[in-house]
Amino acid sequence: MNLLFEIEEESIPDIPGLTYIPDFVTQDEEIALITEIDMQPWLTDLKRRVQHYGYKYDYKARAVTNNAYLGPLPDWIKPIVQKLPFMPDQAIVNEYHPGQGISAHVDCVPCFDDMIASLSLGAGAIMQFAKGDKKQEFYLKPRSLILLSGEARYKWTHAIPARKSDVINGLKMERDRRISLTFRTIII
Ligand SMILES: O=C(O)CCC(=O)C(=O)O
Repeated sequence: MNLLFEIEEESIPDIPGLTYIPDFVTQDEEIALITEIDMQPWLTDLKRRVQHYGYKYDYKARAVTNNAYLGPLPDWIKPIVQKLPFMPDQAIVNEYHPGQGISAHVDCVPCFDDMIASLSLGAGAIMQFAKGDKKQEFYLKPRSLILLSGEARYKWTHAIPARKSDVINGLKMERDRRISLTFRTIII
């Protein structure tokens, strides 16, 4: 299995502004984060469950509205925030069961600053990037972090395809419950 992932890490798309950091958190940190997340209330208005911290993102308006402030990021998120190369004030937890995903999008340009981070917890999944007819994809390992800035953040869409398995290096991998913790800095 390690060989599989080591090969995969070499095929990280060459997209300017995309950084991939495997093992950004330890297994103990991952378990502690998932435990904490599972003690918090979930929002259920989307197909997947989410939690919003700092500022609520309005998916219908595709905006962070004036009354969106929820309060400072909770203490349990802060150790992760301290390891990031920027200072986010908003975090969203996404939960993906097998078959669930997120459609191709560029994160709201007028809402969020240049750098965006996403931490994968629990299980991995393929993330797809697209710019015009160019398409790239790679496997986000559990405990890994991706950073998107510049071209990767503004010119390429990113998506998690909604499916029950991924094919990685020719091998079919069944999906399992994946939780992502995304970090952004509000600019409105
Ligand atoms: O699950 C992820 O890693 C990506 C989440 C995402 O793209 C988003 O919340 O806008």
